[in-house]
Amino acid sequence: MSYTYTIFKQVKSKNSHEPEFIQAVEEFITSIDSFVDKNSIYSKLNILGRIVEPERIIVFRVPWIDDNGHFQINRGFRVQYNSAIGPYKGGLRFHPSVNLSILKFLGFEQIFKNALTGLPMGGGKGGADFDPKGKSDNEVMRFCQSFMTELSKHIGPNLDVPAGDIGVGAREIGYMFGQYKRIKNEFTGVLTGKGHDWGGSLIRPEATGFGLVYFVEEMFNYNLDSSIKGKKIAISGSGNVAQYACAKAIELGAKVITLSDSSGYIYDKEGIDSDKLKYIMELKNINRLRISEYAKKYNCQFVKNKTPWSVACDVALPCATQNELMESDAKELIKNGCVAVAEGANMPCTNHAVDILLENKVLFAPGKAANAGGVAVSGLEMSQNSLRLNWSREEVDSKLKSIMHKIHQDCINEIRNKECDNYVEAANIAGFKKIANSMIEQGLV
Ligand code: NDP
Ligand code: 2IT
Repeated sequence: MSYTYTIFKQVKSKNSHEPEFIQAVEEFITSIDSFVDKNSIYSKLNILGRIVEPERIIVFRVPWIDDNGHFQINRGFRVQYNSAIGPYKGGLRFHPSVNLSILKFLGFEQIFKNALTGLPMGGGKGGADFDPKGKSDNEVMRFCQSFMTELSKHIGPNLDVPAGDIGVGAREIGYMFGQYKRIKNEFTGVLTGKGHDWGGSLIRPEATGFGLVYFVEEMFNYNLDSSIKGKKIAISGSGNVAQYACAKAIELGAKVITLSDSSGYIYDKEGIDSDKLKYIMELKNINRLRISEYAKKYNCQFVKNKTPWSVACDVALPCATQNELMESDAKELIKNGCVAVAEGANMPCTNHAVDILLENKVLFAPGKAANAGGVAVSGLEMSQNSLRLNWSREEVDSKLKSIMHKIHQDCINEIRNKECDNYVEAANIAGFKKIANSMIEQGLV
């Protein structure tokens, strides 16, 4: 039995109740196996066996009081996965579905994504099974304060630097930062995604969505000698990543025809323009309402409880959540002429869906590469905090653009070196090499 398969079998038997984690490890291991087999140092030093095991996991109780005076309890987590190339870095997710399987898959992928950015950040992820939907601002604040009361014991600007993810945006980062500052009595860059007046980086809110579209542009330029200008784009989600992917796509002359949330999707044949997007941002970020309101206002179609993958498009950008694009969706996209799929969300495509897309020569950008812009600008926020400086919007945006260009180039280099023949394998191998070599140089870690 090959070394890589042995490790995968161990992961499956040790974590049999963690399907998302097993899925992420399977995707990773199957795409790097021939590279690992060719380089015996990795098996000799059991690098893979070490990489799949998190360095540390913290699980804790989060007690808080709701507006009716009831005592509520949630479960909080931080997975400190790998610190080979820098302090643990990765988002916090607040969603009722949060469990260890989901956070381990996210933390595992974060290791390689962060390595691809070229910045010194290890991999981590955390969150809670708290549902911010329908909660008052005060309830969210009390929850965040209680969550940080415990988390503050385990993080720090040189140790572990969390940020946002699903259900955690500017509001939550603000409440958590305030609590950290009170407990520690120090003002440090312990979180990223902060408000710009108190240490946040310009372009951090935009970074994941902008970076995703920059990566798609790179793929179009390199493979098709064309651009996304004039292309029809289907986007899922309507949160942070989806909104700014939509904004950049509009700016570059593409036509965005769908957005969604967990209740369904809107289909606007005319395309979402910047005024309509402004309305969506108000709807979601200030009023915290559903995307179906858009269909009422602009008199277009709202399709309940469905994802947008049956709508004919040139490019699909899944930007909501894991496993939202399945094998049947991939087939439907191909049938309708889709030429490129890029993952704004983490693991939005199932492994079978990815196989179908690759077999049919659809340009496919895995999340580790395509959505790395968010954490990349988080890395730039950490640099600015250390320097006690703020860079301009243009400066950060141009750094983001060159990081996305470099990630694309690193993938192409792997393909040219004949290590692999698609972006999935290329991104995994490029990320793995960096982590594995750092671990080898650091001895038995
Ligand atoms: P937000 O909370 O801002 O938005 C999430 C969006 O996805 C909402 O429209 C939400 O709809 C939808 N969604 C969430 N869960 C589900 C579900 N189970 N089924 C259907 N729709 C769902 O999160 P982000 O935009 O920040 O994150 C979106 C994705 O991008 C996630 O996979 C995240 O891990 C990934 N990502 C985020 C980065 C960042 O910087 N924020 C960086 C890189 C990746 P509803 O409101 O109905 O729940
Ligand atoms: O999945 C991700 O890369 C994020 N949620 C962003 C992490 C970060 O630290 O900015």
